[in-house]
Amino acid sequence: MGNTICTPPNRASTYGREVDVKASAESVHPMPSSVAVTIAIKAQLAISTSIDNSLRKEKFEHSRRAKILLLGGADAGKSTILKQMRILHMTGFSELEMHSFYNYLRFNVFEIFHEIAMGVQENILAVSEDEKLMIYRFAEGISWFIGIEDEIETQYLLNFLEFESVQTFMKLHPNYASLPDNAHYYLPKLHKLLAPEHIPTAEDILHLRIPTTGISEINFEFSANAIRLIDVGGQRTYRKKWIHCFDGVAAVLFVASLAAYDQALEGVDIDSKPVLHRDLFPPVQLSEVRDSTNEEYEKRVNRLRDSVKLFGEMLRCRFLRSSSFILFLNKTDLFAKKLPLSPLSEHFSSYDGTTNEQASEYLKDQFLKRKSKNDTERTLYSHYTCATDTNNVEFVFKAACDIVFQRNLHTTGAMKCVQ
Ligand SMILES: Nc1nc2c(ncn2[C@@H]2O[C@H](COP(=O)(O)OP(=O)(O)O)[C@@H](O)[C@H]2O)c(=O)[nH]1
Ligand SMILES: [Mg+2]
Repeated sequence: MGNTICTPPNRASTYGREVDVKASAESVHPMPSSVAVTIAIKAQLAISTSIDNSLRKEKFEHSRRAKILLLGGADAGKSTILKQMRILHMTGFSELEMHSFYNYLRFNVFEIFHEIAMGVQENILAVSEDEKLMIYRFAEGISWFIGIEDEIETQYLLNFLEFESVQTFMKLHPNYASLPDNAHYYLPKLHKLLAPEHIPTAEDILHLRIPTTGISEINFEFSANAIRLIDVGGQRTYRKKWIHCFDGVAAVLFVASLAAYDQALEGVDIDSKPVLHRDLFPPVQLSEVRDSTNEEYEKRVNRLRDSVKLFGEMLRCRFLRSSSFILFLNKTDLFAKKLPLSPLSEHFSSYDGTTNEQASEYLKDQFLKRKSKNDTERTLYSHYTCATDTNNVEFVFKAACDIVFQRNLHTTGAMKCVQ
């Protein structure tokens, strides 16, 4: 037996001519004793356990966080849901915001009166000379009223509602399709709302119509979960910006107004030629729409059809393939009111039902059948909602979050650590 066997290699190497790198390293750090090995293993185990724990914690943290995106066409009710979350889970609104809400409220009343004045001009032939001028001014827009003192302006607004032509028009067309949805809420309480000392209530604020022009988000805690809720502008021109929010979306709350079944897209939606992102919106040539038959043109610009189409596009969007989709069929209150006055079959010829329930189910089906047959992994969830009703929103939002977090727990594998 040679030296090399009896002598530890590191020692032998010190006498040898060739210096073994491994051996020389070991000579600097002598072989650990069994005690040292145990300590080292224990230390390694401790490190590994601590890494496991922090990974588990991270997974759990990840599973309790969710980015939720509110999508849908203009006026569907997205921002109203965001406002409800601020009322329910945050501190409500600042003084500054309340002040701007009061101004918006007055502006919303102008918008309503503008539509009524246009309706009067289009539909009523006999308008008395006394009323004609003011009808004309309201139909023109807000410009004539700029600079007028608040008190005088309030008087103009209150007088307008008393006009015979306006009252006749409202009786004949209580459901005038161009009338903003909040008219039914604001008009009966106009005196109170326009009083200078009036501070807008939560309900007044929920009925405000303030077009969202950019992207806004709120962060709040909900049932021990951290929610990041993002709201976007729904007009076609703003849709191209949506893509900036599509990263890591746990769920899309797609909001659609059921009451839009007899409404046309606003001028801004029809006339603006959107710069489309190819992945999101397969381009539709405006000329193609304009050149088609009148009936087809009307169909293309029906608000609810536009919403159905948009829903299909979002479902197919590759950036949202792993996101849950929850459809909020909104404005059930307005839908129930207008359905007897404006038959659904006049706008959707394949509908042959008679009840509110059949009509709602029919419209829900229009959305749900947009899901591709190849999209087998996703379940679509839907709720009938009334975004201005705080209790209803609280209930449906919780149901939506249950779906999101249940899915989150499964996908992150964090189920075990919360059990
Ligand atoms: N009556 C009623 N009005 C609603 C409902 N949801 C939204 N609105 C009103 O519809 C208008 C547009 O809502 P908004 O949330 O701004 O729509 P967005 O464009 O999708 O953000 C506002 O005047 C809201 O008060 C609803 O369920 N019922
Ligand atoms: Mg909005």
